[in-house]
Amino acid sequence: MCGIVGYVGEKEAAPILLDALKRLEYRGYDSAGIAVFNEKIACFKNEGEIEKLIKLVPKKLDGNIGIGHTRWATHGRPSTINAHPHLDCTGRIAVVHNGIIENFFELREELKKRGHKFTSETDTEVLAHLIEESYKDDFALAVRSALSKVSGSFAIAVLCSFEPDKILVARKDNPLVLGVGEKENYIASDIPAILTYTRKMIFLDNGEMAAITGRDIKITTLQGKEVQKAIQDITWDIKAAEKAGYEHFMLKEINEQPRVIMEITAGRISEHEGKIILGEIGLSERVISSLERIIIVACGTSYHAGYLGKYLFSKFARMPVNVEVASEFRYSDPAIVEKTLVIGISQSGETADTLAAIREARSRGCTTLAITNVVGSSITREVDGVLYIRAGPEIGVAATKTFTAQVVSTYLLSIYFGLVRYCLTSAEAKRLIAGLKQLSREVTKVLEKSGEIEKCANTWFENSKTCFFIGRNLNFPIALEGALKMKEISYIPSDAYAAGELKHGPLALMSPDAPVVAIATRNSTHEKMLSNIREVKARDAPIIAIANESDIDIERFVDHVVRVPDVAEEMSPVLSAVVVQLLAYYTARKKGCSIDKPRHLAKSVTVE
Ligand code: F1P
Repeated sequence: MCGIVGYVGEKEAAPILLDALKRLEYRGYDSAGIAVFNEKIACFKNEGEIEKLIKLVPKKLDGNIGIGHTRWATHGRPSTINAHPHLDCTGRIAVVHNGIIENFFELREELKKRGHKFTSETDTEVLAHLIEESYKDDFALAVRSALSKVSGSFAIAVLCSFEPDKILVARKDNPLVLGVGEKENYIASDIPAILTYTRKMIFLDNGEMAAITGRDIKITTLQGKEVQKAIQDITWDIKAAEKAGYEHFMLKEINEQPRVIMEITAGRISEHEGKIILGEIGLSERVISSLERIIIVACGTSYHAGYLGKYLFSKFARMPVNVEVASEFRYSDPAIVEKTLVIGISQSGETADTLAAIREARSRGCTTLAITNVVGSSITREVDGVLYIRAGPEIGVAATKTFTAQVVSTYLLSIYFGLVRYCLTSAEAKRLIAGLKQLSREVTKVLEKSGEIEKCANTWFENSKTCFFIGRNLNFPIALEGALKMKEISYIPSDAYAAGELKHGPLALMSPDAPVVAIATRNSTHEKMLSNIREVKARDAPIIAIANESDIDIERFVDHVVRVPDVAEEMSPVLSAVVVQLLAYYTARKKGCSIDKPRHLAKSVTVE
């Protein structure tokens, strides 16, 4: 996730671009840049936050047209050369981009063969060179032709010295709004960037592009067919706009999950061939084949994603897996056998205990891999390989979209290991990949049940003194995550149990005023789970079950059912995760808790 902005009009562009970028910093902040046209394109960019860029840009920079970008790295580490805008070989075309060009590698190799010189490691730079190559005497045609060669997602803004009165923009699967002013127009990824300048906005849809001058905005499809669009009046204040109208970042991030799932899988799966494309992680197939064991180390929510990973690697790659809380692993004097892979899962890539556990593993000769959200974070510099989860910045302290992203990334990695180690057939891989492709759509269906889940939270949880989450097999990590979400944002003491363990102690706690959430989607332990639910019911505890649409019977045993679509059984934990996130969110909201910044907690825990 990155932020893009643009301005064309009668004012000096640079101060407006910098101000708009500052307001988009929540979309990414590892590097930033602007390009302004005045006789030629002047480009300024820098690693680090926008403040650093503001210091770099001359106070007096003439030019009434320009584009800007704040970056959240996906291809290429955060650095000045990888910062946008990216230029073509001649410096006459400047591009800013939000999204992922999936086929950038092939395109770059072809362009290099034709003599193009690349200066960055990004996927975006291919666009600048493709437009350069396509340009004859029509800027729009050149952009259209370049875009027809790329696959993936994009929101772009392009400046061209040959037609310096206009900015061209286009979008596919990434947001873009156009701000309409008096003799001036604006471009941004999100409304808050330009809300102080205009409240009149046009929302570009997928497959559309626009040519924007100070006088007018001409919108067409990517094929060049004219499109008429309404101008909308935005009444939000800036704070609400940052949250895209959601009351909290947490709710916004929960709702971003369908898009995040699409981004994670972009360019990494081939359904047709039953293949996972993960060469990027930096571990050779030879190394993966030779591994004998996996240890996953992580903290908090990331630990729960790791817990699910334990089942997945075991099932798909037939490998023995341990999952350990990082703060315990590092002091446990672990007995490590040869050919062990230690995977550190950390959203931030900065959690002190996870970093220390990885160092401990390295010092004992293990191969190491990080699964993280932040390109260039500390963990990425300590490991042999990295898998990025591509979730974009997460502002809410309680992790939601990054949990889902870690889980989906772990599906990719474990299926990949399964294929490399010949434990999965291509037919099985195809079934799983088809399941992954479907997942984003199915998560959207769960989000549509938000109203029902809110009612459920108000009925059963608002006044409860304690609550429990139970699950078996792949559903157990979701019970753990549900209990963590509930306690960290609603402050209701919550605990999770593997449902088969209830009879060994926790049944003593079951009572009519302690609701139990049963993660009961179908898997190989479903019948056993139904027995466990009956055990709880016999103690008069209210039960809220999360179950498949097609599971008619379950209604007889429980007080309320939240239904999720029938998907491949391995994927259903993702759907249940969304339900427990919403349950915790609405409970905390009803109780008036500080949802995005729960008491005593921090987003990045860099101390032991
Ligand atoms: C681990 C973690 C998060 C939690 C909170 C505190 O962080 O426990 O799961 O939501 O933000 O830190 P990380 O290692 O995944 O960055």
